[in-house]
This record gives sequence, C-alpha cells and structure tokens, in this order.
Amino acid sequence: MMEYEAHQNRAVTLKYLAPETVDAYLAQCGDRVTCVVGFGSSPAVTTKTGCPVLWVETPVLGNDAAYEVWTGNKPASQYQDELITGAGNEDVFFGCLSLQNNAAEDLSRVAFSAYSGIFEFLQRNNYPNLIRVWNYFPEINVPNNDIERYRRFSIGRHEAFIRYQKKFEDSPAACALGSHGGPLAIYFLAARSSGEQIENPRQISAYSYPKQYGPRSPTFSRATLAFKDAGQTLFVSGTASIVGHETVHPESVGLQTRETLVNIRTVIEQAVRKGFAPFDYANNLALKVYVRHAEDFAEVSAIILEEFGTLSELIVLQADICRADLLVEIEAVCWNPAR
Ligand code: 3EB
Repeated sequence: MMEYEAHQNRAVTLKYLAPETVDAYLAQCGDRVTCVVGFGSSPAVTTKTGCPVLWVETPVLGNDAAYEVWTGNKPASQYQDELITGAGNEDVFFGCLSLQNNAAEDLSRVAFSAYSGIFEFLQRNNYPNLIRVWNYFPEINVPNNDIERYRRFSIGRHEAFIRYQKKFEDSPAACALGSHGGPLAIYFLAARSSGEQIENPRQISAYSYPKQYGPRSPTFSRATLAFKDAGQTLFVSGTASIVGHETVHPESVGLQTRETLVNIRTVIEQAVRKGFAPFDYANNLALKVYVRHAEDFAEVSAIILEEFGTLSELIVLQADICRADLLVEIEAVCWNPAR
C-alpha cells in the first residue's frame, strides 16, 4: 500500500521527508497534496520536480533540509492570489503567505495585513474555521522601533483578530519562531467544520498573558481538536517550559525539555477528556522540535526518545524561540486511530 493511503481515515496527515525522498512521495500522493513546506539553510522555491514550496530558513539538525508535506483524503484544487498560495478540498484548505519586511518597517503592520488577508480569504471561500497557523520570521528577539519583533508581530496579529471580530477563545493553535533570514512566512490550515479549542490548566491562556510579555497578547490556543466526526486530529501549539505565565528553568535545556513534555501530555489529557481517544505514540504522534542552540540537539533528542520511544514523524530544527530565556519549543500533531 502506498504510504499516504495508509492514513486515508485521517482528514489531513503529514510526513517529514528528506530532500531525496520528497518528490517520489509527492508523485504518490497526486492531487491529495495540500501543502509543502521546506526547512533548511538554502532556500528553494520548488522541489526538484517543480512542486511549489514555502521555504522557512531554519537549519535542520541531523540533515541538510527537511520537507513537511500535508495531504488530505480527497482531491484538492490549487489556489493562488496576490497574497495566498494554497490548495483545498471540500473539507480543508492549506494556505501559504510570504511577506517581505525590511528592518525599518513596523512588523505589526505586516502581521496585521497578513492576518487580515487570511480572514478575508476564509470568509470569501467558506473555510470559516482557522485550525492551526505556523509563523516564522527573522530576528524574532531583536527590537523593532523599541519593541521586540515578536511583540510587534503579536500586536498586528491581535489587532487583526479584533478587526475581524474573532473571539480570543476561538484562536487557532499556533507557533511563532525565529528563522535565520527571509520573509515573514506563514502557513495555515482552515476547515469547513469547527474545531474545539483546548487550554492547558498548568498555563494561563496566552491571550490572557499579562502586559510584561508585550502590549497585545498573543492570539493562540494551546491546542485545537479538529475533525471530530471523522479523522480526529489534535493540533498542539508550540509548547515551551512555561508554568502559569512564567518561564521555568531558564538555565537548563534538559529541564525545559522535560517541563515542555509535561505541558504537552497535559494538553493531550485535556483533549482525551473531550472525547479524543488515547493512541499509540509511535504511529500517531508527530513532533517538530525547535532548539535555540544547535549544540543542544543530542540532549533534547535523547529526552524525547526516552519519553515517547521512536516516532515515525519527528524533526528537529534550529530556531530562535519567542522569549529570550526559552531554549526549546515543541509542537505536536496527534491522530485518533479509532475515528
Ligand atoms: C508560549 O507558550 C510560548 O505567538 O503564536 C507558543 C505558541 C508561543 C505560539 C505564538 C508563541 C506562539 O507563550 C511561545
């Protein structure tokens, strides 16, 4: 059986692939492909065989590059306008945006126009539910007109949520990481059916963070439980060593990794309370790990192996995290094999 066919019960599925295997996989998947994102130091706009790629300039630890390929379980049509490139089927849509931003320009304005464009697209095309958003941009911890660029980004995103009358409690799962160069790169998953937002009882909701983390709170939920009727999928946001609203273990990447995994397990337990079935990690959990310092790769990888065993989908990237004292962040996707 072809690899992607093994997961046709999933509304969407993902694979992390090395550059030498991506084109063969894309050929197998045909019109089920909805999104291809490349990670690595040497940007490419397409794969070898010409499939368009959203490139994110973050070194991949243990390889030169990695591709994240999302497929749906129905034929998808390609979409392109001035802002958004993507593909969707009758249930889901994946969109990619790439916005240039020079150092002098206020990043909050760029973020505001990106999110305004996304919300307008979703309204026009009847994918009303934003499920998951990935955000990458360079110099995330560097000031931009006296405010850190991550906080500038959060301001623009927050203001777009207000402008389009989005309730913070309905915010998508998300992540925001520092790339090593290139544009503001955003990709998102939206759906016809609504997801259920899940918070972490060990953490204050990000949209309620106090002002010490920036003048406008980050608008994301800790996780979104999507496709409840068929192909149940839990999208866990970028998760870090934060308890309440504070960073814990600022000095230790090992302890930060362990605290992060407790947070991820806690979020998964909350989803299980809402009807998500327990699952086997080896085949139904995908992890994307970001480490600030490449030299922490071995230590973080060993802890993840100890915690979850060998996972079929795992990549480790080097990226800056959105708080200067965070050394590691981990995001997850889990599938309910039962439905
Ligand atoms: C945190 O928990 C760590 O701004 O979209 C995690 C996930 C983080 C998403 C975002 C930020 C974001 O606050 C940082």
